[in-house]
Amino acid sequence: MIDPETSPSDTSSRRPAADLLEMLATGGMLRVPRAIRACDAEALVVCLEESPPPLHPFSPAFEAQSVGQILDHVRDLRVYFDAVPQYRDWLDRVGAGRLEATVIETLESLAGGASLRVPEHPVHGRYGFSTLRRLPTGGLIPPHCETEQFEGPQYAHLRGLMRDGGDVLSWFVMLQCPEAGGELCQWEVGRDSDQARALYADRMRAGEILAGSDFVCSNFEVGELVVFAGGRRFHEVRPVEGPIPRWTLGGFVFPARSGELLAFC
Ligand SMILES: O=C(O)CCC(=O)C(=O)O
Repeated sequence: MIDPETSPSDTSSRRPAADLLEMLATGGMLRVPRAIRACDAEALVVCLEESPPPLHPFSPAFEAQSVGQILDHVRDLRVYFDAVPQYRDWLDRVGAGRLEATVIETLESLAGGASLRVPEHPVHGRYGFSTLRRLPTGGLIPPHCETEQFEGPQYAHLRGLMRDGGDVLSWFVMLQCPEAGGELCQWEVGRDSDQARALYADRMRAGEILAGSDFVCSNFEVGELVVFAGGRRFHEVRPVEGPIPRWTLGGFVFPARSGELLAFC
């Protein structure tokens, strides 16, 4: 499925000047066009839409679904860890088994060759690296900051691995763009600000709380890998307009106490 053109040896020539960890510190965004081939992304979306694997809702409050379980959305760790091999098998079955390795190699290249590893939970086994996310018509992801999720009990093990400060990067690969909408918007609102505390207290007031703050919205091309400081700054995905669902493959990366980069989804 993956062309030699997109193999890791090629990523250095397309490597943006900024480094992954520097970006983490400054709260910016890295974009790698053609991290995977557009035709591979399209082939995967055809499989997803024609014979969909089980889709899990993000929340009853808004339209967004995932293939594979997102750690933030489960309370029972067995549900999360049981889904990991099922998801991997499904990717293999549809010929997309190399996709995760390609993203790992590209992220390592962005981090100046640092190694990136998916950790093992001491009881349940290996974490997942990615999930597939589907936003249908009207689908959105409301303003959030990834470090919020680490409060949950299901993160006890990962919290112990994190470098002090608990920073995390979000990454995704655009697989299918909607006709309109679906932009990723990043707010100039940090995770420890007064606005953040107001948001944590009442999500329903997000529009009012964020009104007047600066934000930047971006659209992406199919096959593009996007990495941003999702743990540091509030961000959202705007409602999808039109009949074409927005599909992405995504997950999270964080610097560990050990000095390594660790990943989970
Ligand atoms: O577009 C996506 O897949 C999700 C973006 C996002 O909100 C995140 O990764 O934190």
